[in-house]
Amino acid sequence: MAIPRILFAVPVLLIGMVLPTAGPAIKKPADGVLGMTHEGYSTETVTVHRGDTLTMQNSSRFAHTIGPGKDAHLADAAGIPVTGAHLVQTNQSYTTGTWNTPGTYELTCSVHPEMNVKVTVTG
Ligand SMILES: [Cu+2]
Repeated sequence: MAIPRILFAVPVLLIGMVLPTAGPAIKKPADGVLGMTHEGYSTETVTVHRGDTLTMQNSSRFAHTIGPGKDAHLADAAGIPVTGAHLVQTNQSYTTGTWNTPGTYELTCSVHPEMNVKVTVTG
């Protein structure tokens, strides 16, 4: 009987979330790209203009699972052009959809409760 691959994938994923791993050099996020540190975004607030997207890059050796919400509780919400959870590993980036509604919104990481960023959308 074959052993399901998930029995290997889940522990590897969990190890990647708690232990720094050797690997390629960390790439510094480009200007305008929101970075991700060990347990946080590189800033607590970010401003985008209506009609813009927001690109985030994992500039750490820890895996992050990002999405709309706060304090590690992911919850889709009106006005946030991100749905569900998105795994972002070292040096990978994720770009949101277009922010169309002015206001303030929150993104978090389901693995790191202190990893929160407020996104302000200006008109
Ligand atoms: Cu995280």
